[in-house]
Amino acid sequence: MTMRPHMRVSAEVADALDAGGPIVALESTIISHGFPYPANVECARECERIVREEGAIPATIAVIGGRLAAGLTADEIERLGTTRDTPKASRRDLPLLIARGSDGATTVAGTMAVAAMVGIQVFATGGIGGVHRGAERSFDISADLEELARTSVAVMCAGAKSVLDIGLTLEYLETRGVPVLGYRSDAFPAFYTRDSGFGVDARFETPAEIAAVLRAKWETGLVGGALVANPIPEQYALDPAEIEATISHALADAREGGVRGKQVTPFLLARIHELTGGASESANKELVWSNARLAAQVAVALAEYGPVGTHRHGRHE
Ligand code: PSU
Ligand code: MN
Repeated sequence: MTMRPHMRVSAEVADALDAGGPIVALESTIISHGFPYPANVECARECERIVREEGAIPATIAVIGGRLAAGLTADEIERLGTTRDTPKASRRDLPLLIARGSDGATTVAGTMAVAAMVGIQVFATGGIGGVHRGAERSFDISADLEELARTSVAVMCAGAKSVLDIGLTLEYLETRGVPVLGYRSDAFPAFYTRDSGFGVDARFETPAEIAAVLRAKWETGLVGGALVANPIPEQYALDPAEIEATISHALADAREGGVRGKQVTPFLLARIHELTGGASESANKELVWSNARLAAQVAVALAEYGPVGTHRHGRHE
């Protein structure tokens, strides 16, 4: 496999790429900014374990010492989990972090970009970024949505937190041509809860059906990603009214504190965890693990079909 400069791919991920085996990308903002230590490291390790259990190879992605890394060591995951101020790395941050030789915690957008460079097609996260409430004034729209539009990677998520305007987020995805596939759900989920009140484009009952849609998209040369919405398992879902009150509280705190730009999402995530006294933490972990399992199953189903046209090397951009 030819490798771009500034990249570092672990031996097992490289072997799986060469063999056309199933691989699941995992993000690292969730480690640095999504949970406190040690829950963050536990969550990341368990994701990797689940992906392996389902017969795929995990590729946790981050910027490590200025290199775009797919497949981290246990020490590197620990370092991301214990270092407080690792910069958040979206698409635009990648060249700066490389030039500085810095570490970076890749967001959904950053992870998708790196996954595509390497040739990984399937990615599991918790929740995606989206159109923030009040975006008509703030212009705060996550780069995750643009990345879904342009980069041919499928993202398994539990929807989006209602810190976002979920209706506008779905409108944006529609405009940018991103299919939104519900896994055993007609509703687009709202992260802690199973139904945001908005629908998905279509519902699917098996990982193989999802893989068939991905293959159809990429074999026709349609560029870009797909969003797979996998609601939090019923037994871990939180009470909708309670979580809505918490989110309103966190949003008001962000407004009063004048929080802006890339700080907005980490601030809201941390505030929600504080306000719920960690009750949201176990829900959060469970939904991430559920997404990791589904992603591995979809990756296995995709790999069973064999190589998808030119897509295997992720160069549709
Ligand atoms: N939403 C969550 N949990 C997260 C994130 C979003 O419920 O961990 C993280 C993801 O890494 C996502 C990023 O890609 O925040 C979005 O940041 P922004 O809104 O600044 O684009
Ligand atoms: Mn933003």
